[in-house]
Amino acid sequence: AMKIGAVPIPTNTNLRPEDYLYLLRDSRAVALVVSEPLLPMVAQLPREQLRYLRHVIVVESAPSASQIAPPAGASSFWTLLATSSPELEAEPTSKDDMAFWLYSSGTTGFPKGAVHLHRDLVYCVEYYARGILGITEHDRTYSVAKLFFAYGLGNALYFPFAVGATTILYPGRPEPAAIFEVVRRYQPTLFFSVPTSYAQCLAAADTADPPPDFRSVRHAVSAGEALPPSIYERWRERFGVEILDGIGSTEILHIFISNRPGAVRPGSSGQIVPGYQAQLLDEDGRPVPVREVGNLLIKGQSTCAFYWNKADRTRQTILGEWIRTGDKYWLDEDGYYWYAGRSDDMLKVGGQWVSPVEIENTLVEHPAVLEAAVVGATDADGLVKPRAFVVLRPDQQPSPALADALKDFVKSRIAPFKYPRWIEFVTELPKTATGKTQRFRLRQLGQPQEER
Ligand code: 3UK
Repeated sequence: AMKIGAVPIPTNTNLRPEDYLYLLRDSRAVALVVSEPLLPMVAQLPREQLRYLRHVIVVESAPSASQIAPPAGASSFWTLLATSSPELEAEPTSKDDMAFWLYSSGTTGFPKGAVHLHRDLVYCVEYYARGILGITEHDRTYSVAKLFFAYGLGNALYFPFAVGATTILYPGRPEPAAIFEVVRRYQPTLFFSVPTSYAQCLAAADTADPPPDFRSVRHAVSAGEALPPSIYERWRERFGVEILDGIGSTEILHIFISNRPGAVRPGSSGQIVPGYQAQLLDEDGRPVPVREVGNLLIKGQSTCAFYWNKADRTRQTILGEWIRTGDKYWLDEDGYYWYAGRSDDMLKVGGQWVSPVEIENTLVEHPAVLEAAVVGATDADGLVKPRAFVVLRPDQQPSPALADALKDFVKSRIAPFKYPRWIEFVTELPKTATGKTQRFRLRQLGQPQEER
């Protein structure tokens, strides 16, 4: 798509029909390319609300494997391929042309489309992929994070393609057994994953047959959320490979602060990636001293140009050459950055965004629930998961059965990984004078009892 000058928007495949409706309407995409298993999902979308959509292309898993004929008005990918010219002249795009967008969730649950230019990915290849990982054409990359995440898109598509390396794509769910098998069979040299999956792999490693082996891996990378030091240590002991934790974002496209091979400080996000600059500022915009927490701003040439159709959010986030990450960090004397949480209430669960507001709104749809507030809490592996505080309606009694029912309720209505792992029944929620829930007060209540 980029080669012909079109602007693709890779999209999460685990969304619900209303999410796809939102993305199609917000982006005004003219063409939808959908894999066959997802077709029933998009087929339910109300056609009259899709003013801009003109083409639907169905990608069957293989040329002859089509289960269903494309619905009226849709075309078959394989048929188009077979009847099109094998020649493709590239559109003469410039480095400042729009290249692709990536949607990222917001606090209200409405995703924002980050508009990236052609130059952005070249920059990430030069400074992170070559600069930190030393990627060459001899590498084989395998990314547990899928291509529709900014993280997976670099790891599995434009990093390897830029240098002539090989990429390993696994279409199924990235469960530990599948990951072990892919690594055993295809021997990646660069392995990319998220903390939750590293923890799951460690838990599954002892009973796996054959035992997992990561000796082909030169560098293992973690991003998406903070990597607890315990997972770093256990992974190194078990597999003899260091995990390089680094922070990236959809807006900055890939990793801009990273641990380096041989110089890891477990628990930190590492040092600034050359090519980027960082500032840690207090609430008044003044630089904070060493070891004091500040708001992280970043400057670099891979930052998105703007959020589509969201001028206010763009102006709040992009300040000339600098971009607000929304993260709090502190810096040590040696230039290592230590993550200290988000400035908003958003959570990262398994490397994916979770809006507390979305879970709260879902919980209050349950007939037993009056009010709900959601914050992050850490589980036994040190990873963040949603925890809900629930005020019941007067005629309702708290019980473990009701807590389970509420978890199932959330799982059935929004993406299942967002369900609250702990439910605490309370008689009221802490509120400000203006009636806003004070999530920070709930975060201070201490950790939940283990009940996973
Ligand atoms: C958080 C981290 C602590 C942080 C991403 C690698 O995660 C990526 O992009 P998203 O837009 O989220 C960005 C936010 O996630 N975060 C990411 N990595 C870390 N927090 N330690 C980390 N190592 O809040 C950040 O602002 O989904 C990751 C490459 C490209 C990416 N887009």
